[in-house]
Amino acid sequence: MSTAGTPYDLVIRGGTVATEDKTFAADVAISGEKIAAIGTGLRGKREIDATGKLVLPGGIDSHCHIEQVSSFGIPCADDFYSGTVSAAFGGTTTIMSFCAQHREDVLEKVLADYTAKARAKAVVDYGFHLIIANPNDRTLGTDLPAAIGQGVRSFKIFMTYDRMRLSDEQILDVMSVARRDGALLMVHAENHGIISWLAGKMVKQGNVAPRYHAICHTRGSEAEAINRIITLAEVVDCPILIVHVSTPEGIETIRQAQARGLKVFAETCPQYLFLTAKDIDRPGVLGAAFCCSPPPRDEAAQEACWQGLKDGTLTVYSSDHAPYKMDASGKLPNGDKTTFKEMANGVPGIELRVPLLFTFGYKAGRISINEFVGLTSTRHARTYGLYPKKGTIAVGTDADIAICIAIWDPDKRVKVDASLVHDNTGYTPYEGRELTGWPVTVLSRGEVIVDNGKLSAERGRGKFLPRQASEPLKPLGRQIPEMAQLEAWNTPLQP
Ligand code: DUC
Ligand code: ZN
Ligand code: ZN
Repeated sequence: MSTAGTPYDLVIRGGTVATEDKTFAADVAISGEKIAAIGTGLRGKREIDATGKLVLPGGIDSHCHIEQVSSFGIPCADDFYSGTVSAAFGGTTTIMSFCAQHREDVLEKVLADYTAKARAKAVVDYGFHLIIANPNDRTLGTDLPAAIGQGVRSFKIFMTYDRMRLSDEQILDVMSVARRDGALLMVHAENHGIISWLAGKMVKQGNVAPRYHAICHTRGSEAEAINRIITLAEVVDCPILIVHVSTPEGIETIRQAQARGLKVFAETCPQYLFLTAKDIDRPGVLGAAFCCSPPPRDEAAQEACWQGLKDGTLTVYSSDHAPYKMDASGKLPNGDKTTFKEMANGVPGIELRVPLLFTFGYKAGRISINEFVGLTSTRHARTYGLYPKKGTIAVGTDADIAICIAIWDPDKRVKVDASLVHDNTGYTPYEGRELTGWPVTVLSRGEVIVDNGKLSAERGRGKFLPRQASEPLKPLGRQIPEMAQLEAWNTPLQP
């Protein structure tokens, strides 16, 4: 009952609630779209029996590509319906996906197009990041500030790919806007010269199988680019987040920058914890199914990623869901003659991201249930300006609390095969893995959207999430000596 004596709309009864910092037995009561009470003996008009189950904040996947066209002009296999349905089945109730500007695109139109698509189809709530490939006067002077004002408070830039990468000068321009307007710059950090030089050599030598992809994206190319982007960010005092970090060397570079007090955040993904370059080394073009950038590495790199997540060097664990079918529409534009340079880069993972970490992280004893909640949900909300609206189970933190909960059966066993997964790629890189623990009931803003393998969410019910200027997005307020000297001379750098 509520204090007024009327039952709540819904009570999740008798489960074990876990947040980033606590685990406790409690009922969770919901009124409308919000958590109204957490306690014992709560009564609802409807009740869900969660005895023996875990009641966790819904997953937040802060890195996925949905209904996006790659720089090679290859469309993703998922639209906002299939992508978000797949997310929901895996216990993820908030996604942040990319609105990709290509060289010739006007950013304002890019954002409007993605917004229209997501509004019509998404079944879970969503935020956007922009990809900036054309930082001209209009982008930097008008469209980017306007997008930030609408709550799109993060954007990604590439240091590699001919059709996407920015020069150091352009990166500094983009960083200056991010700093001034309170946004987070996400960076794909790999050294372009090393990759394209090696790839040119490999193609010339006729070494075109998928496994050569992993050779060209050397470990050092990641660490070099991470070091460079941190150096650039220090010049303008801009918080950055390095996406899809894959190497011990890259992680160590980030750790050292953080030890110097810099606002450098970082992310890793399932493919760097659960796959290695050996997965790519398969007959013919089969290895294309595992090709992503950066590529999966080896067991030592997996271990470094686990360690980075554990000690906080790596802030978030996201899917980098980049879905392409294993056919001419996606990975294999030239069938079995497709070279590693022509394959779409990316692997699917929006659905299995959370279950994989549950089994191989929490159940395997590598991380606690609270760390699991942090890595799959709360840390994303804090980093990207969604907390406490999303990312926790609490009453009264914010009049706006939107609850997204997944009720997990911690003992349910699932063997992964492609037919289990709801995305549109038709395959999963995690085929055959045995998982223990599964999100059996998933709620988004008080509404059950998945229950025991059945979807009950309407197309288009997901809402756009404008994001606030949160603490991680604020500049540090620390100048490199040269900028301090400019100030001392009364000739500061103009924004
Ligand atoms: N970067 C991503 O973030 N995803 C897919 C491919 C890439 O280069
Ligand atoms: Zn990338
Ligand atoms: Zn990505």
